[in-house]
Amino acid sequence: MPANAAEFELKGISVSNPYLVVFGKNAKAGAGYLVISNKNSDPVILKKVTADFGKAMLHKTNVDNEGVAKMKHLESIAVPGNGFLKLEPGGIHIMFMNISIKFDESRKYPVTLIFEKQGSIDIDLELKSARKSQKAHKHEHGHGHSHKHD
Ligand SMILES: [Cu+2]
Repeated sequence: MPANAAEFELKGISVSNPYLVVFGKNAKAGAGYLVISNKNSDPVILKKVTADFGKAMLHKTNVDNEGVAKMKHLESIAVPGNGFLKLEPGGIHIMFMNISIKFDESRKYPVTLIFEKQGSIDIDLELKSARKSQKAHKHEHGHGHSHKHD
């Protein structure tokens, strides 16, 4: 399969590059990242995420002035009309908790995104190597500031 095949669509909404980061095969928590594009002129609201392998919640990481990262629970997230929203490390993410499975890099992890008006999209998260992401995490912190803006 080509690398860019992971694209899921529903009523003008498309989800691309969905992936999951966990720390170790027996991780009890993990984070999901993806890009949601919205071709509609009105914003769309993602109000819930469900997964069969754990409890899913929407979170946002905020870094305070002292560089301490804190996660905040979000009730929903809005994707602007004719725009996109990127869920990425250090920002908005899907938090998975109470995970009861063993991770295996050879398979994908299905998740359902539920939008306020448009219904739900089933997507598959690709598991990214925990070791690689830990390195990337350290690297990001090493540079101190990595605020990202559109
Ligand atoms: Cu989180």
